[in-house]
Amino acid sequence: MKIVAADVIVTSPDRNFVTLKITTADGLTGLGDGTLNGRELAVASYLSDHVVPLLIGRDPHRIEDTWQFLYRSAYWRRGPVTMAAIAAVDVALWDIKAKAAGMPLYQLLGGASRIGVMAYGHASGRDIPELFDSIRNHLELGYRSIRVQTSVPGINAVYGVAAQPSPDGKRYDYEPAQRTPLPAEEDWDTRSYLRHLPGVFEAVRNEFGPELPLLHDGHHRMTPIQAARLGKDLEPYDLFWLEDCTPAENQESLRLVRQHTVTPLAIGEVFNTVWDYQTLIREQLIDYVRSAVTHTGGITAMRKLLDFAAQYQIKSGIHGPTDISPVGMAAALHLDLAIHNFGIQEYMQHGPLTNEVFRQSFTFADGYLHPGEQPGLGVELDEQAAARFPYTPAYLPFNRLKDGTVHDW
Ligand code: GCO
Ligand code: MG
Repeated sequence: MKIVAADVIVTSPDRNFVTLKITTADGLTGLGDGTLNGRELAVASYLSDHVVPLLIGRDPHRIEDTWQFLYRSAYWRRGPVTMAAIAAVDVALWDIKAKAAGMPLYQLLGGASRIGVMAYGHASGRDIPELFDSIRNHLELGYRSIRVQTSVPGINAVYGVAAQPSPDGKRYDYEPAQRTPLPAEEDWDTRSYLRHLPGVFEAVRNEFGPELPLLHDGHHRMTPIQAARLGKDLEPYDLFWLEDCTPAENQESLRLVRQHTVTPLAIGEVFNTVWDYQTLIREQLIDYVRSAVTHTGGITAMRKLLDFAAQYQIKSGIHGPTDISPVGMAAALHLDLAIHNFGIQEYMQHGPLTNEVFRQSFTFADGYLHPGEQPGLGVELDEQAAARFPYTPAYLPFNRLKDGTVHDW
């Protein structure tokens, strides 16, 4: 069997997505997600200018060989653009292999290890009453694990907190990228945040009780000693995890955080290879691996990363915000269902236009996602619908401290 075509489709229903569609001589097609939020066209060009010509004529079944060929022949290692492009090819080839086998992809990964994939949703509010409404709404939508983000007194705009409720007045969702000509500017003050957040979790525990799994994302804003203090202050509220407490490029800095707190730590949505986790995993400095399948070289590379993590009792917490397309989400769900060291899956729901362009077989009920039983990934791209939504420039925001210094957001 040979690959006869590979097309890069950029579409913007609700937001921008980059999709790779690989077609084989006998008419099978596979989809891969190459979306890199705010830098989409770089991956689209990497794919169409540099990768597509290499794919034509290759055997689509040789997934490991294609992965190694794309990684090593580029010479230049790692990086989000390269790894997102390799991931798109890898996921599309797994889709083809599973369709050829007539099985849902999770069967080729070893079959189901559980009945469903526990998912967490994003509750947020500018104040406690809004936050409570948002948590209640998420519970009604079927979530059984909740991420909690709030505004901080004295700070105008905090990333991850909806600026206003949805049109029906019920949900407080946020969209990572904004369709603005320049990145939106937010502000930040870590001391105010550290003072404010423990009280928020106390209020949430008092209202919703001890059982509900609660998560929080620190979004790389703290220094190690600040993160250590926050982890310690949040211990009474029994978090499922504290995410991205520091910018963890400096993996050793997590030693300090770990010495001070037993709050579980999740790290890695901005990482793209196993090398970014070497110290974190070997020294057991984290509890959950946050990489996206789509930013980390696809299923082939994520499987190896998670198998490495499993030797240290570290679990998965695969990235799943709206900037992962339904194709990338489906890839995550098949892997989640199959691996032994599954932890939790992030699930921020896509908008109606996205669901019109990408038809999906996965289900969500009573806290659990399931990828469905269709052969392959279980996602189809409606190319006519996709063509109605051309690429729209959009940027992620950024942060400044009160004195104007650019900060991690
Ligand atoms: C999360 C994230 C996202 C990212 C976004 C960037 O935990 O889901 O932090 O909100 O910021 O994916 O594109
Ligand atoms: Mg995050």
